[in-house]
Amino acid sequence: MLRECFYHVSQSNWAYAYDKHTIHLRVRTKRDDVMDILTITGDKYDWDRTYAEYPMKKTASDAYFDYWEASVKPKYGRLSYGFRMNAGSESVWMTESGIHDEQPAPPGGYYDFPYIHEVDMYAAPEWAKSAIFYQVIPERFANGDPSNDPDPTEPWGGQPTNDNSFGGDLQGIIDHLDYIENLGVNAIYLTPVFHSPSNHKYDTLDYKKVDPQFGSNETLKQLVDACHARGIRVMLDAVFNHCSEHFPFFQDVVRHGEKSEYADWFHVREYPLAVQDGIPSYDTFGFFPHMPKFNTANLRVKQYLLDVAEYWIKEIQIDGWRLDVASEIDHHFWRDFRKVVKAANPDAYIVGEVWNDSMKWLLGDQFDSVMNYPFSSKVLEFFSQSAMDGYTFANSMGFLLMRYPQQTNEVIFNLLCSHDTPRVLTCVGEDKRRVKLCVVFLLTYMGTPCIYYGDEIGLTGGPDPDCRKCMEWDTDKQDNELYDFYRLLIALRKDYDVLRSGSFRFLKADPGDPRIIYERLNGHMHFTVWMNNTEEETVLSHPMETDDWKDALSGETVIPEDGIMNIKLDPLGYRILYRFL
Ligand code: ARE
Ligand code: CA
Repeated sequence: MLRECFYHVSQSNWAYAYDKHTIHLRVRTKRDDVMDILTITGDKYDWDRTYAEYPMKKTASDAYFDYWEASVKPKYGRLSYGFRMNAGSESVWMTESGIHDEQPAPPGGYYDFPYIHEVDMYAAPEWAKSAIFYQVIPERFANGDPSNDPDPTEPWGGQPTNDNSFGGDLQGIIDHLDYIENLGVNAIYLTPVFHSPSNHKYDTLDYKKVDPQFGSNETLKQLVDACHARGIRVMLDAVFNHCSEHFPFFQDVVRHGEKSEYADWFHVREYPLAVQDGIPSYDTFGFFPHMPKFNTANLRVKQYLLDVAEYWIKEIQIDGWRLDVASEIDHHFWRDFRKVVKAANPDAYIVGEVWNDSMKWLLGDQFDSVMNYPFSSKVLEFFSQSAMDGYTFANSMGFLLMRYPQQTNEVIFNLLCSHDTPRVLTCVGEDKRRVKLCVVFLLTYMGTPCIYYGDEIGLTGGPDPDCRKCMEWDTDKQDNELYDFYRLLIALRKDYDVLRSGSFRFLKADPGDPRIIYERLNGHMHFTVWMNNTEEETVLSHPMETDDWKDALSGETVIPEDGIMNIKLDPLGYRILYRFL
């Protein structure tokens, strides 16, 4: 066995408390190297040293590794443990003290999970596990109140640029809640709504005032109340990494330099504040002088921003915060942010915008979830005309699932696209069949899915700003067939909790073959999803012991022949089968 590939550490995504009684253990080994692994567990204070062996499950694989998982419920909330790897007649033991040819006597050198403290772990808000989000840019969704249109406002439906506006507002969203509710989503994520000079509002002027072009604070309260009345949750966008250059306290530093009482609210490299060849003498978001970066380690800045985070929860009962540029703000800030937000609403959903591995924010003391852009890029790559085969796609998904604790995977913010990326229809070469494969995967996979407004009616869009076109309200121009498809899949996910909380496993994902089959399973239902990610008609076959399968969309009964299910699929087609256990 390739011992150098054995990997486990007693923390983070390798050993964590899933709930107050359960510890999850994970081990990584070279792919197809180890036949099975047993975890050896006991209580280090149990003087009889009664350690028992439990088999681990191979729950995922990627190109290079197999990932093994075990779930242990230690009687006293603490665990001393090690691992025994078997391959053929060979056994090897791995404990914290190293790799051994004989089993070391416990507990010396064994891994240690000292104690399950509920206060140390996080249980993501229950509602987020069954949420289906709809992301809306208020400026581009609907113009419900022309009296607040900015000057100038372009005719609805024009080509977006970095600077132009079309008059969308909160009243427009209120006026279209029937449409949103009819789609079936039960949560909306609004990009920033507070007073800001730009059309995207990511450079805030006043954190406690809704932008006048969107309406008033009262309009936002009406929108949230109207959503709640329909069972729709509302998540706002917290832009705490930076503000607008016109933010009053920044302007005070512009005027008074280091004498300003707000000088230490920002990261100033040189006074007076200036922009030399496009490079500001102070830190900003990216290289944008109009977005000066807050010094969030400054206690007054932290107090000011945490007060904003609490205000909108207490004032209008929003249900969550999406955290802009979250990875560039210090962990101390986010730890205090979580305390304040969860004190105001224990069920608030906290989603960090982090495009990379986010484990250090997901240890239970900061975020509940992150925007899963790594998921988006792999799904879009696999279902577009790429050379990626099922084997590689399954490896990518396995790798991503093993990155985070299970409680994160259950509420990770899965998306296909957003206001920062090209739209899904454009990414897959404007082939609706490929969009449907992406959406079937998004809505039958583990995590909290989010649909970007307009995708459901066939909006196209390249990189920002082209991906921020005005919503199309002329039903003759909407792709109603696509809308009905989204609606059907959203309803399916809402109807069957196995699609939200069941286990996930690929049943077919082979090298050189883009066709896949995967399953979702729990104690009472079994779903299998069959996908023909090729341009040719095909028949996918897989052993299926029982014969009480139904097509989840058509309702027809589907019978295996001699224990083999043979599913005929159109080019780029799919079928979703389910049975009750
Ligand atoms: C726009 C144009 C720019 C133009 C600028 C002029 O995109 O090309 O130069 O306008 O003002 C907001 C607006 C954008 C605006 C931007 C700057 O929405 O329209 O740019 O402000 O003014 C990284 C960050 C991530 C960030 C993205 C954009 O990590 O946090 O870049 N996303 C958030 C919001 C944005 C918002 C801001 C931040 C600023 O979602 O909408 O932009 O508040 C890789 C990297 C990522 C990188 C990603 C995208 O994957 O790993 O880190 O994200 O690419 O570039
Ligand atoms: Ca308007």
